[in-house]
Amino acid sequence: FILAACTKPLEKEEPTIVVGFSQSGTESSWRKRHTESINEELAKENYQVLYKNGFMNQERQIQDIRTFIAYKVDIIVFTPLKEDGWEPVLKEARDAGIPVIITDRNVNVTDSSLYLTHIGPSFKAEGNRAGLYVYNYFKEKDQKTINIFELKGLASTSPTTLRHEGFSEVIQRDSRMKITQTKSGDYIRLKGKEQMTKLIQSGEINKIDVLFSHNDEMTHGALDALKGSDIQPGKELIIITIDAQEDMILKLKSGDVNAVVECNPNAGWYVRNTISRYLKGNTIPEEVYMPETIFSDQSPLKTIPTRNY
Ligand code: GYE
Repeated sequence: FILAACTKPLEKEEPTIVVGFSQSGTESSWRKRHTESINEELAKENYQVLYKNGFMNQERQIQDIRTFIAYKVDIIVFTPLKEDGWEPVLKEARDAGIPVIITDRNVNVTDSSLYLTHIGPSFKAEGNRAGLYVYNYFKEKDQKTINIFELKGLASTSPTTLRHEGFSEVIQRDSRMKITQTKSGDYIRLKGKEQMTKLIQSGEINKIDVLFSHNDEMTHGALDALKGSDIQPGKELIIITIDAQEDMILKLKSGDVNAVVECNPNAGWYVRNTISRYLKGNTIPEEVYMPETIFSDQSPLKTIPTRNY
């Protein structure tokens, strides 16, 4: 074996980059695609990826990140379940010299040097698009009051806060429009169904003109509940939902919902690109926005691109 060692000079191998990816949960098809997209793209590089699912439990996610730090990964990619409570663990990562990329939901920290960048959609713009649809829908209609039921996502998360803000900002332009009921369905289908069932049972549904739902899963739940009522979704109740999962585009085509605001889950390419630029020593912008649009009964339905979620 001495001979063999002499004839072939040892090549200096680049050390493998290890990426720790902490996902918040698996509550929606959207989320599953978000996870897949990141794992798929990172697999195209020669990285070793450690993936952990937090199962919608913040403590668990903090533990997952601590595991990555103990393992001395090179980079952490992280989707926070909620906005608050990450400061200590992010400081631990910084002290260990590990850069952190936040994707999808954002964190609420005073010191922005605790993470490298945030990659995700503009949730505020999504809310604006939803509001604009409602505003335009009723613009020419001779109706004195427009009552809105807002089905919110998980509290204390950036999409929930910003979707609400963006929506409210636009509907304020029309004094007839009011959010008269707000309930939370935590982005979960069953909870969306529960909240809509309560609204139907209380009779309050008869006063509502619009359902603004923060995600498709809850909208599916609400549509399920509406089957047990005499309210016709999409006609007597105008429905605007966010995500644009394939199963919701079908509901748009069948007229059960009126507008579907796209939320782009395909973050993988952006994450991969950011990591490789970072490794090459490039400056990374603090915020990387992903492009999105809206699909509605006001635009051609045939041209909606096939969804991968
Ligand atoms: O809209 C929803 C998911 O954080 C933007 O979380 C994401 C939201 C998305 O459960 O479907």
